[in-house]
Amino acid sequence: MILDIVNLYIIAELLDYIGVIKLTVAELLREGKVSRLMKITVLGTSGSGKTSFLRSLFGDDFVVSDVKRQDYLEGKANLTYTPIDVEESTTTVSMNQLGAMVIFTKSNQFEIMDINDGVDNLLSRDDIDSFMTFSIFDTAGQERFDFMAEICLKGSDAVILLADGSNVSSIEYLNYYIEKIKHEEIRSGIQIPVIIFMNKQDLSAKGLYLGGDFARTATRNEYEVFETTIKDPECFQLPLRVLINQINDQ
Ligand SMILES: Nc1nc2c(ncn2[C@@H]2O[C@H](COP(=O)(O)OP(=O)(O)OP(=O)(O)O)[C@@H](O)[C@H]2O)c(=O)[nH]1
Ligand SMILES: [Mg+2]
Repeated sequence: MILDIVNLYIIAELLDYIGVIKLTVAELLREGKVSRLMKITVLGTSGSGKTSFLRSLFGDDFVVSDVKRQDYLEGKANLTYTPIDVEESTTTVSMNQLGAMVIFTKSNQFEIMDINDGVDNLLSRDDIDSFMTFSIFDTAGQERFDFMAEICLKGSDAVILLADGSNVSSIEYLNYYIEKIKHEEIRSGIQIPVIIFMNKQDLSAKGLYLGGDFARTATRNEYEVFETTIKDPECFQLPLRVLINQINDQ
């Protein structure tokens, strides 16, 4: 279930009314310390790690509708996907969606969580300075779902682009998505903050990872590139902070 600002407001006003909380969510809303539901779209070729990245942040809260990679099991070639373990791997069909909440505390800490957990959490806390709510769209990277990129990009407040850092074609394909982002910017007249994850950095130990500079050069240094791996979920904290700052600066 996605709780939007209106729902949050109703819950908060109710709890405020019956005196359950001191620093109420309603106060945060009244003081303008919460924004509308922001839309983040995650794009990248199939197997670049989009669903794994969100799973590493949200665990089982991120319910996905992925299926086994049937086409690869049937031996169909795809330049942008170089599987390490096809038997174990799944793929997203159409897209997955998640409601997320970012909390900024009074001590300048930053926390990201599933929106449902976030709401429970908020009610017992008095250290919150402000929060933001997000709807995150995890798109399907298979080429047959390419048309979804355009649909999902409509109205996006930010984009996270992923590349499989061990696959040249996956990295070069970033430009395909960048082109689509630019079209959406022209259509909406609004600039969209973008960050790039050069994922699977852990494969550098096997000599398979091409490095951040490869992605920077391929995308003409237009956006910030972060080297990431789902083996170390902490590595996503800094880039997410950078992206949220960019959204706030818009
Ligand atoms: N070694 C390593 N493997 C990764 C990493 N991220 C993802 N993978 C693996 O790559 C495969 C594909 O990951 P997914 O998260 O399903 O990729 P996706 O981008 O969601 O793919 P689609 O849903 O088909 O678009 C899985 O087997 C993951 O375990 C990483 O950082 N390092
Ligand atoms: Mg996926």
